[in-house]
Amino acid sequence: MPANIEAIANILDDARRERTAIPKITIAHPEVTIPDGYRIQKELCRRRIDEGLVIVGYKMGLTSMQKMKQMNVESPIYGVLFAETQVPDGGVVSVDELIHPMVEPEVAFVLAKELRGPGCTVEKVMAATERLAAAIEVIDSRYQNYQFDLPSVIADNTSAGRFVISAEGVAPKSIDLTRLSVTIEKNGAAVAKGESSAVLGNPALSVAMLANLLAEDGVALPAGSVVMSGGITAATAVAPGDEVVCKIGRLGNATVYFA
Ligand code: OOG
Ligand code: MG
Repeated sequence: MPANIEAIANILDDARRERTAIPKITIAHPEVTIPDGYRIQKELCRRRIDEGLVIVGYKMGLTSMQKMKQMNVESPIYGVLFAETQVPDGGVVSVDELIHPMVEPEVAFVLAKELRGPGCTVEKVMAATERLAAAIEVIDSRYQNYQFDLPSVIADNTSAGRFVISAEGVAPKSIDLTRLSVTIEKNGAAVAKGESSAVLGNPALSVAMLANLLAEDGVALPAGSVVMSGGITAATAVAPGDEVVCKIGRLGNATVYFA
């Protein structure tokens, strides 16, 4: 039986609107495949665009061993970023708008030029990048206890919640993305540490992989796109009152407050 994309999109939409975690969709709908997951994601995305939201870029997920282990899932995935879900550096996220937010440190890319696969490489990504920045992704799975499999998490727009990109940032020239040290601090104490190489050896490879995956759908990354390249460490839960700072080598710091 083919998956009912509309019906499953409704379930996920309700969970997001009602801020209530649900069981992963493959429990009630074991027929859902990874391509179905992307069809459901696309349907949800179409609904957001109809409501007036604007796509500003994409996110890669599960690009580091730490994330794959924490979430018990074995391959990278992508989702959509909406302009309305970006929080300015030093801004505030209201926890009551979300279900059970967690934070993770990521390298963000802002593209100066279009990137189009197939055949996209690290070199092409670096040449098309205007700015690299330290970023915090605030993930918020619509699933109970972040328990999901690949079709379920893909359908859920890869747990996208909010994202914060450091106001500063650096040109890609002279930056070695394979050896930047990364720390994420909560209320002044380090809660996770890592190295940028944790993301596929080089976060730029994550962006290349994204361009190549999108090319399968005939989609390119337009100039100006923001790409979140994936969590470098495992994610950390947050609560109202928390201050979170992500520090990534020469890329700078990104800060977000939870209320
Ligand atoms: C899925 C999203 C993963 C990342 O950076 O690895 C992700 C999740 O862990 O809930 O955004
Ligand atoms: Mg992420």
